[in-house]
Amino acid sequence: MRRIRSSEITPEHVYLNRRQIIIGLGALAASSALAACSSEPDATMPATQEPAGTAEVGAEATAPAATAGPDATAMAAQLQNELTPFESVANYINFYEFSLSKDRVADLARDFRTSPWELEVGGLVQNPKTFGLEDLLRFEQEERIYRMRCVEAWSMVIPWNGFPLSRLLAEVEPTSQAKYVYFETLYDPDQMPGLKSPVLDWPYVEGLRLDEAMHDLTILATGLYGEELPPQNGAPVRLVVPWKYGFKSIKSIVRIDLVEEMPVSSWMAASPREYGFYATVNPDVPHPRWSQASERIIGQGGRRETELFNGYGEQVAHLYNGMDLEKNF
Ligand SMILES: Nc1nc2c(c(=O)[nH]1)N[C@H]1C(S)=C(S)[C@@H](COP(=O)(O)O)O[C@H]1N2
Ligand SMILES: [Mo]
Repeated sequence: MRRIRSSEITPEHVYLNRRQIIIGLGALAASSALAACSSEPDATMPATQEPAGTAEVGAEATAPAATAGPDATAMAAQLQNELTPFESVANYINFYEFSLSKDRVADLARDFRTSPWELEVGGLVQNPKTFGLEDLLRFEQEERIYRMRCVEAWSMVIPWNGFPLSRLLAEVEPTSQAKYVYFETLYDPDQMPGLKSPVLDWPYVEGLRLDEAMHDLTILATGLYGEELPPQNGAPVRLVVPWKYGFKSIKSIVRIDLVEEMPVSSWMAASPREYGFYATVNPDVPHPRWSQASERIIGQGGRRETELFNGYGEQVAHLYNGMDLEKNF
């Protein structure tokens, strides 16, 4: 068991992140107090048959203590109430390689082999390199408490452990030709029963523009609630991009390539009308089949109003200056 201590965390980062979250959570608390419980079923992504109900049961899951440091104790006390319980984060799961049923993934992924693991990083770089999990854990690990907003109109607040993707990219040294980053999930039919389903073209692939990938909020996560990442949450290493819909945050990554052309993600290929490359959270741009104006709060009940860029506009809006994000959804 690997516990990431707050003493290992860069203080400035933590304070900054926690402060920003506190500000955001004030708004969250206010809006969820006003929100009525809705019986409206959750939206679902294409071709899924999953039931709309919540699945926040987790017999095998126990909630480890959060890793708030002494300096952050007061703030953590406030945050604690708002964090999505570990049981919900680990049991209400979209990971289609295992199952389209959110409440079945944790079980089906229980014996997923995450070690040894190789993450190959290449393409338009000076220094192509293969990282084992041990190599990834050598990057200084931080705690990042982020909102997660699924395109299906539900949300969580999740304490990740990980490190900025920019640090890994700096090691491989992208060439001046590199404009985008391509990500690929493991494809292993022996371990992933969901790959039999034709819902997506496997492997699951995603992409970011290079400046999005280099943004400090973009992390590779290796842990959750101060513990190893559970397999169902994308162990041993997954992307987290908190201002974009959850499907961009690709799990169990085996390959990262720096490329010149915009990658076509699995969801773009499956339904280009519904899922675009940018997928920035935007309450004013409805999904063709449902509204994105509000979101169901997993683990707590109630709804809150969805925020532009999922509440991270101050940090990321400049990336899209002069761009029409309704066209470039
Ligand atoms: N490889 C892969 N990555 C994936 C998915 C998936 O099905 N396969 N689902 C995505 C979706 S739709 C969401 S909302 C998030 C959920 O992450 P979480 O289960 O850790 O909350 O993972 C994303 N990453
Ligand atoms: Mo999602």
